[in-house]
Amino acid sequence: MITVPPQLGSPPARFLAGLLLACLALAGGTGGVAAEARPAGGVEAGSVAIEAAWARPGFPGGTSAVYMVVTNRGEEPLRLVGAQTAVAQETHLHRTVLEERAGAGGETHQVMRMEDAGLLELAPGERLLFEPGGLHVMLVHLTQALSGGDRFELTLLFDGLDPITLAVPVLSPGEAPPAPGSGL
Ligand SMILES: [Cu+2]
Repeated sequence: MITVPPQLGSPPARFLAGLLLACLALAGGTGGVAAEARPAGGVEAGSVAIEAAWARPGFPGGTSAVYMVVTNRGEEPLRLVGAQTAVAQETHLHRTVLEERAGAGGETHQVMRMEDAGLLELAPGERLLFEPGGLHVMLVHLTQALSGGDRFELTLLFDGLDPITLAVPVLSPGEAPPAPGSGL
């Protein structure tokens, strides 16, 4: 769980603050250009469909986030338990949440933070949206730069299934994310 550090003096605090800032930046909308032909990351494997995957750009040592739509097309519940990629030292399933905090003077303000996504279970037919301001696959300590137009492999781990790997396109800032259903 990550909260706003009271001061940014120590390296760990600076690191946490960097993560938080990344999450704040990641929560913003992308706006921008209307739909056009662009590669959308996706894959179908057995009862699992993944569509409209994309990632934020990032610097080596920095962070990024992956968004996508996961659909359970099977008859059994589906549990997403983790993700892996070679482009980051750590990969986490996160959720961005807004929290009401009481200030010193009794006023309340909203604080954005991210937390572990917890158990991600999809009932048969259910879709799970990873989107800015909500669920995301957090990439921490990127091992390489991620720039608009790049693609990298992300592997999703589901309970009881073989790992599923898809190619995730990196979008430039302001580039509109792919819409689900626009193709795999
Ligand atoms: Cu995060």
